[in-house]
Amino acid sequence: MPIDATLPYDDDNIFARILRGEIPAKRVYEDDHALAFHDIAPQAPVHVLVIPKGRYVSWDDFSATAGDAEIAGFVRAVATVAREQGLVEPGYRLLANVGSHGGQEVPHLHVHLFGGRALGRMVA
Ligand code: DGP
Repeated sequence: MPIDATLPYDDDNIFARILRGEIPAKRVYEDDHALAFHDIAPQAPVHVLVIPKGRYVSWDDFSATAGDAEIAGFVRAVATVAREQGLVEPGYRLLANVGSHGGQEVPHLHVHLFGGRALGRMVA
């Protein structure tokens, strides 16, 4: 069920629980700013979710309220995961769903990283 991305942060959302280690995930990367793990329902040979460690509902919330160091750290973490997954050549796709029209279901900012096959031209 898509969410309203303007709602306050819910500390019991599934990704907050993964961050706290309360439920398992196939983790592939972690640093001070970000955690990355495999999506539970992969849509491509590589489908990893990268999330910031801070309490941000969405891309909109993150870009408006996070500090510059946090934003830079998160962006670099996403790129590092792509590199570590061996995707830079021949390439990959990043996607962040925001709010109900964006189809966002989990109310903690996450960037989908897809790769491992030719993904085709994206149409909304
Ligand atoms: P979005 O529509 O952008 O909010 O996508 C949420 C993604 O999160 C979706 O691709 C499935 C994934 N997901 C949901 N619950 C879990 C979970 O418990 N573990 C993992 N690894 N992924 C999950």
